[in-house]
Amino acid sequence: MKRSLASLLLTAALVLAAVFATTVVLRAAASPTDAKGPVILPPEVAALPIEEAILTPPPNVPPPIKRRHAARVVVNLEVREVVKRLADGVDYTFWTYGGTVPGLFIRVREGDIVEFHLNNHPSSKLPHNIDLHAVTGPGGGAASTFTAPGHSSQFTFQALNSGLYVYHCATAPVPMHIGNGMYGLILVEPKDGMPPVDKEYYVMQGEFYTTGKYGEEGLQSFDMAKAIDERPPYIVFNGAVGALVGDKAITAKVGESVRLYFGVGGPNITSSFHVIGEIFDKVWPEGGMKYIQENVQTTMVPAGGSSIVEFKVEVPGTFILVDHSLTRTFNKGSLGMLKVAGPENRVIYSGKEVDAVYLGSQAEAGSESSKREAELKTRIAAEIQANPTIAGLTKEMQAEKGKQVYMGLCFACHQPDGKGLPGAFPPLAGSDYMLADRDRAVRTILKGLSGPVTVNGVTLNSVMPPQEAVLTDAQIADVLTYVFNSWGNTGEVFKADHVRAIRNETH
Ligand code: HEC
Ligand SMILES: [Cu+2]
Repeated sequence: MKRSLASLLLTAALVLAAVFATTVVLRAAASPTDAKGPVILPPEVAALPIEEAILTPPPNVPPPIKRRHAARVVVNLEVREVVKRLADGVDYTFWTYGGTVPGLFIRVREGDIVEFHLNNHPSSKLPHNIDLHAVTGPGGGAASTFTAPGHSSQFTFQALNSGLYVYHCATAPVPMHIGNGMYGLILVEPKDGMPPVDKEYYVMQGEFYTTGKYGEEGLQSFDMAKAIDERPPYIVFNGAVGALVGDKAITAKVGESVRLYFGVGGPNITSSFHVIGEIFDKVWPEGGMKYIQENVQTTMVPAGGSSIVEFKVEVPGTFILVDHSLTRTFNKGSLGMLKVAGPENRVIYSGKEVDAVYLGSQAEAGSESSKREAELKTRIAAEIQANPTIAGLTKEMQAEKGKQVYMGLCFACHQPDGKGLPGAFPPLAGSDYMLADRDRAVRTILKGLSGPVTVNGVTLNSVMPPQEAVLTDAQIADVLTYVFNSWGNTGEVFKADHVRAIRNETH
């Protein structure tokens, strides 16, 4: 690319100007030279009272704004990369705004001038920035706040629109930064404030793409392939399984009104937010500033979006916060609790009044029919067994499936040709040891094998690792069908039931 002398001079001048500006401002002395220097505020804005924003970790919300005039609000938000619990026995290196997931809650008033400082802790490994959806301006502040470890960036914006906004990191790869926990909420209250309530809480949903499966112990790291496929092992509220459960549950008393500022950090998964046993009296959908809905059961919250819900609690008990896409709740962690204390009101909710046995005629008809189904299945299996053509085909099919298991797992030791490696791995091709005892073969795969073993007259004393946690019953049946019918071996098929029986045997 050709550049004219004039544009080169202009660039040089800009760099010089930037360097000059940064030397004027103390804090920017060590920051990148794209800094423009502090904005010159008009006198009426410069004259506004200055206050430091109160920032709160989840599930807390800063106190409502009482003033009815604009202010210059200084926000100091620190980025930290911290190892914390994601689930029992599971740790994760979270990237955070303020040390928590979601990041600290920010509360300002419509019309406020916000002087934003993003401080990236020196212990961070990476640069980060912030895109606040409450900002009117390119990137929502992202370009102005790109901050290296041990640096601090400053920019100013006016909160023109009231609403409940998500903020998040927008440093590449963005889904990874958000996926590691870099999101939070900023509430821009309307000029007249939000209507008063008794309790306000801060809850955000987000998913975690760990390398390990749900519950797999140890320090987990971010799995980009799972993120691209949107297959998170974890979908949680407030950054961890159980963050709002037990003694960490949010609370209220009977008769109080509760407001939840609910957001979805994502990076990808939307929420069908629902509180079991409550009805949202009011909803501000999508975090906009009109409560346009009443009596809502479930509110849909997009990734990078929010919703404000409010309800009065009339009866005591534990109310469960869920993503009503329920496998997320029961299998991935999106479960929180609101504990309400106070006197019962059995007219509104009686509790269980009667427990009696009920046997509908439907139930009987149903069980009759499933018995008949099982009977027919057995007969079909028997017919297949008796028909040599079909039986042969099923054996071939099973062996093909088994070959895939073998080529994924066993071949590394026993070799693709089943001949093993002398002195290290015994042969399966023509193995008198293996072919002599089918139960023992199943047991070898499930439990592994150690100690001396003699195959075709050659004794080996080594270790084969157990595969019971790795392979399903069907996979073991398939792989044995394959090795018992390959490289000159011949034998009957193995059935998953046979494997299951041996898996469950106790000694
Ligand atoms: C990490 C290497 C390794 C893997 C993977 C492995 N084995 Fe083995 N296997 C061995 C060793 C070593 C022995 C002998 C153990 C001993 O000396 O007691 C053995 C023994 C056996 C035996 C009994 C001895 C014989 O040759 O008949 C069978 C059957 C067997 N393995 C089948 C399998 C099958 C099927 C798989 C895949 C599901 C598999 N193995 C995966 C290393 C392995
Ligand atoms: Cu980041």
